[in-house]
Amino acid sequence: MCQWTSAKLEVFRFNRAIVRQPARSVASGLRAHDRGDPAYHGIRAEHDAYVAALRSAGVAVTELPALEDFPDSMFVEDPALVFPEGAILLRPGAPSRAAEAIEIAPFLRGLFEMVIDLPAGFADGGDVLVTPQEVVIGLSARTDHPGAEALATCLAQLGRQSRIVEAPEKMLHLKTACSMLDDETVLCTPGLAASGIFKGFRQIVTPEDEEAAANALRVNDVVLAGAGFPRTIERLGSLGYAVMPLETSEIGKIDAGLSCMSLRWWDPASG
Ligand code: CIR
Repeated sequence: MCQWTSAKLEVFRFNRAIVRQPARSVASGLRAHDRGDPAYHGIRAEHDAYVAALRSAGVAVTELPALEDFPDSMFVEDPALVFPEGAILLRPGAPSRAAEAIEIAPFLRGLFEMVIDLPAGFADGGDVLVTPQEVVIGLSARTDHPGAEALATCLAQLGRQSRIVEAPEKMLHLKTACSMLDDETVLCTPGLAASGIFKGFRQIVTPEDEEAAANALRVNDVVLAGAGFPRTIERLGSLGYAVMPLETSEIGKIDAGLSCMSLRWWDPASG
């Protein structure tokens, strides 16, 4: 039996994940500021390294095929949420991404007994941070009030409490600016740290000019962190975290980071 099944599961314990292969159309993925198109081969290399990192951290990864009609579809974190208790199909806030939820639905219905459809509004998974006490839902250009309220109701059906927050700074998603390093610790940008949203947590603030490093990903015993953020990597290492740096320069051109490339959960049957 798995060593983690007897106690309450830590938020970073995962044994299953879903990823989607990048489409060649990823070069025209959405972005707030143009820094040039990402190169498909570069994106592929970053994605392959990411999948290998998840596997080496002890996660069984299911790879879904690329969807050429949806340039951003490799960012599977946005159209759905997954928990040991069930999944929620979201309504992504960008029109070009709306049907990604329809594409991923059959896979989730095959994996989870309970799959709930978000009934109203818009919500992206990138705006959802799971903490031990509750699920934090950030309002953004992708997640609106009706979507956040509807999501809170869906989460309650799965037995999860939630809290809706307004992030203080302009960012794509809430998790663009924060990630859980363990059950007590959040890595976040200075703006989020000052906002009070994470009062009660130990907060590790990203160094100047490394705000994008806040989108790290703790998976079991390692923290996946963007290789382009040396001061953040050093800081996390000095605090005792086992850091695995991963290249994110190509996905960064279309505003993506490490959390968005997978849906992760703990499956008691696989434990
Ligand atoms: C988008 O704008 O939707 C994509 N180019 C990037 C999505 C990143 N998703 C995430 O951080 N959860």
